[in-house]
Amino acid sequence: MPDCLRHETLESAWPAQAILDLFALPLNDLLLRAQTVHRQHHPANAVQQSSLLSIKTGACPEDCAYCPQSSRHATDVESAPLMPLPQVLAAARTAQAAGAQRFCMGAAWRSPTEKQLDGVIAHVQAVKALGMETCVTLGMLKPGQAERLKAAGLDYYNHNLDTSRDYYGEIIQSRTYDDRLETLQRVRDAGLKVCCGGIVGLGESREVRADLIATLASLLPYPESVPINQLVKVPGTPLADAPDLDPLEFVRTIAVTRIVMPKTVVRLSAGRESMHDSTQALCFMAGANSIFHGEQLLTTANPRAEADASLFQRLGLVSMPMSSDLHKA
Ligand code: SAM
Ligand code: DTB
Ligand code: SF4
Repeated sequence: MPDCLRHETLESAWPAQAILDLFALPLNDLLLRAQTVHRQHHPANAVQQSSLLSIKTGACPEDCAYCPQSSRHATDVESAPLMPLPQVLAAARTAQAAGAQRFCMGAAWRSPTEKQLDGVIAHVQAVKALGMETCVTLGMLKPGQAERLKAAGLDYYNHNLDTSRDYYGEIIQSRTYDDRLETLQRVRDAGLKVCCGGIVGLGESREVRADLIATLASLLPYPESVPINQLVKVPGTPLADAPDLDPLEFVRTIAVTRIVMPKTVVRLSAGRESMHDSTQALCFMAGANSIFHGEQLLTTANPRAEADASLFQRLGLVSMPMSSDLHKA
């Protein structure tokens, strides 16, 4: 078992049953608890904004059942090699002008080679020089690669556990849960901030969602950023016809994440495009305080800028300034 998942932390404040008990609270009680925790640790009405760019698209050898970029699924995604630096910089400048504090670059790799990492490092250095926070998600890292990214000025590494250990094999067979935890440990050891969360709506049970949250909370320390993605059902993927998750169960998942990891920035991540404004409002009430803005996620749609501006205005939400190290706050 990797160091990041030591027994004493698994047995610490939030065993899965205690998390399930939170899930089972009356919604009003759960929301009150989440709001109270939220206001103790974060500005009440500020939402961090990240922008996402796919810098290497499609043709991924992994078999993640939800993902339109897997080469195992017949989707409409057009593959593209590593994006040239000028195009990346132009996208980062546009995102910065639109109010993004952080620029996240995603690559559909199982694990980057050293040469592929050289290219990403150039991207990180250039985006960092614009004064933006940087985040990349490149798949599994080999020894030394997280240190190279840290030296380039990278702030965050995104690497999701996605679901519970027990449910993992239903969704992904081409790697293991421990592979994921090993990379997360490498990222932590290199001094990078960790962005790690999951996807809901994969046909999983509430127990699976509780187990994922328990595992995230057991990481030492828990991630600075926890994205909660709602499955975007993409035609051609094995989960294209997965049953809809009840929006209130999604809100509960956000609220429980907030209570269990009080200082983390909880990102209302993929899935906003098909989400009612009222559901998003409940998610912000439940403690979500980060979103992706911009009209595209990696390969799928995200709400238009005007829709988000209107939502923020109607809810009285403002953009959060650049984050400091939340674990030291
Ligand atoms: N290949 C790298 C990896 O898997 O870590 C980085 C890119 S991968 C697309 C990043 C994350 O996107 C996944 O961990 C998953 O949580 C999310 N994701 C992918 N497809 C999705 C979908 N259809 N709906 C919601 N989230 C999705
Ligand atoms: C994360 O947790 N969600 C983002 C980001 N990290 C890289 C990705 C969402 C991808 C949604 C499907 C797509 O657009 O391809
Ligand atoms: Fe590849 Fe990442 Fe998609 Fe899995 S989630 S198929 S690793 S791009």
